[in-house]
Amino acid sequence: MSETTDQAPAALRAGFLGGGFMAAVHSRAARAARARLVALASSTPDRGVAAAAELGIERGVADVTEVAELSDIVHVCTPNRDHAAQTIALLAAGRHVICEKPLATTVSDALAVVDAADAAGVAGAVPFVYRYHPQVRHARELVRSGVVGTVLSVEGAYLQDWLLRETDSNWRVDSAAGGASRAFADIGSHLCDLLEFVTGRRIRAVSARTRTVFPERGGQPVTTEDLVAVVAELDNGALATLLVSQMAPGRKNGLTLEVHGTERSVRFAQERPEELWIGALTGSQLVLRDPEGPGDDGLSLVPAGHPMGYQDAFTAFVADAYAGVRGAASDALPTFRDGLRAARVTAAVLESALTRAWVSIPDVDEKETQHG
Ligand code: SOE
Repeated sequence: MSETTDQAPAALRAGFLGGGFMAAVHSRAARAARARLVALASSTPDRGVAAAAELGIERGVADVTEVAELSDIVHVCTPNRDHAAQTIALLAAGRHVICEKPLATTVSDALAVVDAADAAGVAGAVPFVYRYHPQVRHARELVRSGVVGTVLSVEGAYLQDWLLRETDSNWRVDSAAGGASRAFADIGSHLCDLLEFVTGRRIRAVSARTRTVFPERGGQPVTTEDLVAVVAELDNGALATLLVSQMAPGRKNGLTLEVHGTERSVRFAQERPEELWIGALTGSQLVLRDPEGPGDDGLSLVPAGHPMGYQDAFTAFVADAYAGVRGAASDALPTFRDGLRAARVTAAVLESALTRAWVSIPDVDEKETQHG
C-alpha cells in the first residue's frame, strides 16, 4: 500500500475477482468506503475488461496475478470452488482479502485458508453482512445487556424464490462449482452466523433434513439441496428451528431471526431492516431504527425515517474490513475464522441429513490451526 507524505494514508487499492452481481455489490461498497478501484479479472480477459468498464474499475486484467500486483486488498467474488485457492494465492502474495462466502467448500480447505492468512499476517474477512444492520446491533445489545434475559429458543428462516422453477438454474446448483451444499452454504450460513452473533451463543449440535425438489434443472442432474430444515441445540441448552429454502414463492431475501428469552423476545426481518420487534408479556413494541438508540454502533448514516438497506450494510462491512487492514476493525468483523465456522456448520448439516442423526459441532479454539 503506497503512503502519501501528508497525514491521511493513501486510499486502499481494491482489486476484484469476478464480474457478477456480488462483484457489483462489493465494488459499490468499496467505492463508498473510499477505496481506489484498480483492477478486475473475470473468467476470461475480455469479460474482465467488460466487467471493469461496467463497474467503473480502472483496469480489466487477465488473472489473479495481475489483480494482486495492482491491489492492496482483493475482493474474491468468483464461484465457490475457486474461493480457497484464489484466496490462498492472494494471501501468499501478501494481499489482504475479502472472500465471498462460503470461504471454502470443505472444512479442510477453510482451515488451509485460515492457516495461510495467519502465516501471511494479513487481514481476511467474509461478508456476513447482515451483522451490519443497525437493528441487528440493537437486538444484540438487548441480549448483551440482559433485557432479553436467558435465551431459551430461536426461530429463524432464510427464504428466497429465485430457484422456484425447474427451468431456473445457476452455477451454485452444480456441486462441482458450488460445493456439496447449495441452499445452506449460500444462505443458511448467513442465518446461523446471525443467530450466533445476536444471541452470543454457539450452535452445539444439529439435526437436519434436506430436500432436492427437482432431479434435474435445465437438463442437468441436481445433487445439491433446495430446502433445509434444521433443529439446533445451543451451548446453553436453548433450542432453535431453522428453515432454509430457495423455492419459497414471494420470499425474495427473507432472512428472519426471532430470539425468545426469559424476559423479552426480539425479531429482525431483513426485508424490513428499519424495524425491530420487541416482544413482552405486556407492551410488545415494534421499534424503528434510532441513531441515538442502544447498539446503533455508529452504523446509522442518515437520520431516523430515512431507510437504510442491504447496500448500506455491505458498505459498513467493507469499511470495517478495510479498517482491519490498519488493525482497527470492530469486534463485529466476520473474519476467516467465521468462514471456517460456517464451513463446520455446513458440514454438520450435510452429515446429519445423510445419517439422519444428531451431529455435534466442535467449538474450536480461536487459535486453532491444526487441520482435521
Ligand atoms: C444468493 O442466494 C445471494 O446473493 C447470496 O449469495 C448472498 O449471500 C445473500 O446475501 C443474498 O442472496
